[in-house]
Amino acid sequence: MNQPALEPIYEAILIGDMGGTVENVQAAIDAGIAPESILKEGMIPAMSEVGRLFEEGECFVPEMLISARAMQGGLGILRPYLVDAGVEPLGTVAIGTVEGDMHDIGKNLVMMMLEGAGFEVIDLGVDVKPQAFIDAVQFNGAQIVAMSALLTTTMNKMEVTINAMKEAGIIDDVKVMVGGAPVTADYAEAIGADGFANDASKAATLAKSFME
Ligand code: B1M
Repeated sequence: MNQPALEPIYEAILIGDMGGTVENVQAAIDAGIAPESILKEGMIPAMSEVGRLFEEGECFVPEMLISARAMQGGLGILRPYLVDAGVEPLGTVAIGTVEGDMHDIGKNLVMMMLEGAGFEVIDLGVDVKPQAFIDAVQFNGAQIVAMSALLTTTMNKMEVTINAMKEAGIIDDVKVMVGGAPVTADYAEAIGADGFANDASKAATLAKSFME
């Protein structure tokens, strides 16, 4: 870790200490460390380590869950620093984690970056069925549909949703962007998405490029 001051944040997320995470994120902000560094050098690596421990059978779902809660607590502190929404929204994005998938940390980060870039964001939550994305386009004026998936078993729902949007006759009215750990640019192209981003800031840049 480049910044030793971020070590307590990393440790607190790893052991699922939400109070400690919140306290240490606030301390890092007070010490003048850039919010993006806190996120990218302290918090995200901790979640990656939790994933590695899970893969190796050294931690289990309950531990992943309490680490995720600690991460969300820390993100709550970072949120106002990452989000500095403009006055006129750039456009409207409907975002959600696809059907069958409950992972929302990455989706929430993408949402914050989109808000920070000046978009109005409709958060559809997790386990989002294709029809909910369609409704957001038809009834809430979403110009961009943003889908996140963290499981190899749920990423196919992105294609299912795109096909449902084709059937509903709205695919030409929207841009579709996809992302999440198992998703690649090749996969995005293969399922007919308009774009892919592998992290939250690139997702915001991509969304901006759609509106140009
Ligand atoms: Co889950 N889980 N999980 N999990 N979990 C993974 C994803 C896994 C890789 C762990 C592992 O085995 N190493 C594995 C998936 C394996 C696979 O599919 N091949 C896995 C599994 C197996 C499961 C369960 C099936 C476990 C079980 O029950 N036996 C189960 C499934 C539940 C379900 O969804 N139906 C499950 C459950 C859970 C918890 C509920 C305990 C918890 C989620 C809590 C929550 O999200 N509120 C959890 C967690 C925390 C993880 C890991 C450890 C961390 C995920 C995370 O938040 N990462 C994860 C391991 C890992 O990823 N290393 C794992 C941090 C986050 C910032 O990154 O979401 O990738 P990420 O987002 C990134 C980019 O991907 C990108 O931007 C973000 C960064 O800037 N991005 C986008 C994301 N969405 C985007 C959208 C875009 C653009 C960019 O455009 C629209």
